[in-house]
Amino acid sequence: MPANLTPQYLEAELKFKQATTTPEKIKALELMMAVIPKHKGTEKIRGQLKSRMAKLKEELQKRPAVGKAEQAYNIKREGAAQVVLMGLPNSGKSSLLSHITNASSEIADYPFTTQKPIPGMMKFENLQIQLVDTPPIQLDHTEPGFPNLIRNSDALLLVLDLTDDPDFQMEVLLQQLSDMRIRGVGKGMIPPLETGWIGVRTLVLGNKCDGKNSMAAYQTVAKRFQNTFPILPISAREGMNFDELKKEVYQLLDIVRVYTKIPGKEPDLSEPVILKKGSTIDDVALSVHKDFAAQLRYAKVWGSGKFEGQMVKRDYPISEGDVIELHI
Ligand SMILES: Nc1nc2c(ncn2[C@@H]2O[C@H](COP(=O)(O)OP(=O)(O)OP(=O)(O)O)[C@@H](O)[C@H]2O)c(=O)[nH]1
Ligand SMILES: [Mg+2]
Repeated sequence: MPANLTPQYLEAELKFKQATTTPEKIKALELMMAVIPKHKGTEKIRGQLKSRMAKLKEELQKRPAVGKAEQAYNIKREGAAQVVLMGLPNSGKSSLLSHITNASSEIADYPFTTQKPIPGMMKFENLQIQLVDTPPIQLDHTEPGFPNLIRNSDALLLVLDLTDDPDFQMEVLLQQLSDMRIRGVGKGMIPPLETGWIGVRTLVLGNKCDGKNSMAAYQTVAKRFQNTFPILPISAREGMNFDELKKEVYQLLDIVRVYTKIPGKEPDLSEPVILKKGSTIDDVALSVHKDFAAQLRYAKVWGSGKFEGQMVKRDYPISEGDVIELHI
């Protein structure tokens, strides 16, 4: 039976063909469904329109799911710094998170155990540093939220499995970083980079150093990369070299801890003010309050001064462990 479609319907169909977004397509399709003559001859077409509509609605439903996956990579920063773990499947990232922080992440001897980033807090002296476990790197796919997680972090730990060709793993990780326009920077200043690129402080961990031939593998990979990155053998499972690891992470962060005190009182050494290396008294005052910084007249410094309690100006560069009395 002929369909005998009306000009009204054909116009709606044209609108549908011209629509570029899913909501636009749905709107046009709704119109087509409303104006199509309802008789035996259009039965088949009406069926097709219905299933097209179902598909479009499904597409619309899927979108927030993509957003959700990215959302999972939005890890709220806590503590003095955020440090991301990155490695191939089974390298031991979740073991490290579970054994060095207060959090736990599923550990298994099969690959792709971890499905989304999981944060945990690692205590180092009087600081808490956030570590973020991540799903493993895959050769042909990068999760959409992953580059931003690394870009927004303060440092990166590359976790290598010493029992499984760590040189190859290192090459893969560096390639992946480069695809994300991220340059791992181990030592020295972060160099000026091309537009769109970002440098992230990077430490390499040779994990599973408890394995039989692990230390030989470590020597080989260390020899190749130690001029570029700090590198350390660890055992996430046995907790080997964790003290060293924490120290290295702290050094990587390029931060200093100072303590403020009120005149006539002792400083609270459990509450450091954390600032970037190279900060001044001005930055310390700013960390208290911006009005405080504006009114600052001078400060007294215990620690790095020529003598204890030396009077200094606002541009005085602070050093690790300084105790500072701000005067307004
Ligand atoms: N011998 C040894 N085995 C380890 C060590 N760390 C982890 N493993 C083992 O390696 C396997 C993988 O550990 P996971 O911590 O799940 O590795 P992962 O990198 O999180 O793995 P994915 O989530 O799949 O990326 C498990 O069987 C762990 O017990 C280690 O230091 N020494
Ligand atoms: Mg894991």
